[in-house]
Amino acid sequence: MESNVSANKWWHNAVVYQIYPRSFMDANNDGIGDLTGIISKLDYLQQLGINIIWLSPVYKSPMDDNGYDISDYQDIAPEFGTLEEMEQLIREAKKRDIHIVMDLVVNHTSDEHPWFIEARKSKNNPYRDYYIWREPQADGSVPNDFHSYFGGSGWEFDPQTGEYYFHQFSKKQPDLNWENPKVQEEIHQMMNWWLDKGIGGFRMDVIDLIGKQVDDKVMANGPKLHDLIKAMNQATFGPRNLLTVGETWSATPEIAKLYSATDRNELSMIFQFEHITMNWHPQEGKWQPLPFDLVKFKQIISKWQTALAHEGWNSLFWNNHDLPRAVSKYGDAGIFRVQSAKMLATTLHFLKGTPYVYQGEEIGMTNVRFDSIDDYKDIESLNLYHERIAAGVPHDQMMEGIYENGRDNARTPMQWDTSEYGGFSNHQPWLKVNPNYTEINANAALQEPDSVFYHYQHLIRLRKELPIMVYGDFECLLPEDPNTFIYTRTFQNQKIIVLSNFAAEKSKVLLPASIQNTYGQCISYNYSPRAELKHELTLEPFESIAILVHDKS
Ligand code: TEU
Ligand code: CA
Repeated sequence: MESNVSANKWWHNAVVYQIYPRSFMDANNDGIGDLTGIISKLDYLQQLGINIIWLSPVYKSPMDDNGYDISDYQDIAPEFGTLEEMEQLIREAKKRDIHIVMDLVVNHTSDEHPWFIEARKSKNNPYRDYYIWREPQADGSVPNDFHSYFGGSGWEFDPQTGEYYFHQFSKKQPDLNWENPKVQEEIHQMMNWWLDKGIGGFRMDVIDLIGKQVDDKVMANGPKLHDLIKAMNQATFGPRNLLTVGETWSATPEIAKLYSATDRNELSMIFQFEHITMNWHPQEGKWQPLPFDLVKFKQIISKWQTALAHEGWNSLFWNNHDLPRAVSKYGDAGIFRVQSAKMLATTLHFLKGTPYVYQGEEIGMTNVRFDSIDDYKDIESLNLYHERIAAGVPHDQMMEGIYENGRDNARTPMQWDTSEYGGFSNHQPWLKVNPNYTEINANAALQEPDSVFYHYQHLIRLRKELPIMVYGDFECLLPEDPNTFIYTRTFQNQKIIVLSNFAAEKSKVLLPASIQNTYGQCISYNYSPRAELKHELTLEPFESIAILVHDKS
């Protein structure tokens, strides 16, 4: 079935690169990444071959959650730059055929946003209903037992009016009330203001939460969620040809189709997290990670690949600014770092969907282990550390959780070269540089023809050259094999076979009949090319190859 080729979108064969501005490049040497820094690295990104930048928030913000707490949607945080510099970034990116996708954080604002400053003044303030307020219970206690994702109650008492306001994240991130049509209108206007500046779309922060029904304790996937998104689509980006991606931790494949099926007029695609949360403890969550289970992982990926094959669209990612580094989590950050980083890249980029590369992934950056909790800056890690230590969890156990899954793993400054602070800045950065910058850095990668960087560059180019990579049907082979991920893509009379070894040792596989005795062109490899498959095959540790089999007919 090739029906969706006729509905080609420009972002189908593109690769998105995520920038976390605070940690990318510090041009004015104050220790904080900035817009001028990003502009100075656009040539690097063009060389990598990406067409889209997802820019984590750069709006004005007190930075309680590094910019996911916005106090002015129509201005830039002074530490990041100015509105003029933002416009310059959009222009300079465009010259290099790169679209800027902005982060849209509208489930909540900062408590320092003028709307909230007004809202808390009195119960009849015109902005009161922009947020969610409830009276205390008879004994003065919180309206219900809802917990914030960042620890503690989801309700904060505001003495001025004697009511609690609702916040799913920090108490400096009050939730907006999307039941209020004025909130909807204001957000739509703000979105159009940015769209008129020529941005390429939006990544929508926790968008599955905006349809919440607080009194019924329904947070994700509320009854009005899709109507709200449809209305947003119509009022803003719908008539323009843009990329929109919703962050939806609660999505199932069926829900994903509601968001991303073309005839629904909602979003281009969503981020689903099933392959991430499968590694979390069912009760203790991310702080008590489970060992990676490849068979389960393959089941989840295959389910999503199949379910969205002809309706909706997948986004593909190993990591982002909230998650540990891919090579540390799924590969090997030690002796097989380069091979495993390439293996992960190949495995992901040959899947059907739009790949997202998180800054530093393209040079195989790894997790970090700081000795002291004081070296960590992430509000989630810090709040949860203190909450759990107070509840009796041993320090070492909590640190292990942070080493494995803490968000600062992804937020250490980008490693550009071997100079002090990794070439990120001349000044002590806001978060320490990973000490391995002397070995792992962009400069070294650019000088090494066999580097992870050039592997990504090659994969990104292949996606533009080979429609089969974008539109081919997916099939997982040997789903029960615990060490390897083997799949095929088929399109017209072409077939691609991808074979990846997720083990740090050799893996022998008996090939299924459908791919035995095949011969073709090896279009991706991380050891040496293999063009022929017989009955069995022994893959090297973290080896990964892709073979384009021509002319099945
Ligand atoms: O993340 C949503 C979110 O729920 C994360 O906080 C995630 O649950 C957590 O890391 C896992 O324990 C988005 C942004 O990506 C994140 O950076 C923000 O902190 C959050 O929303 C609030 O805006
Ligand atoms: Ca700076």
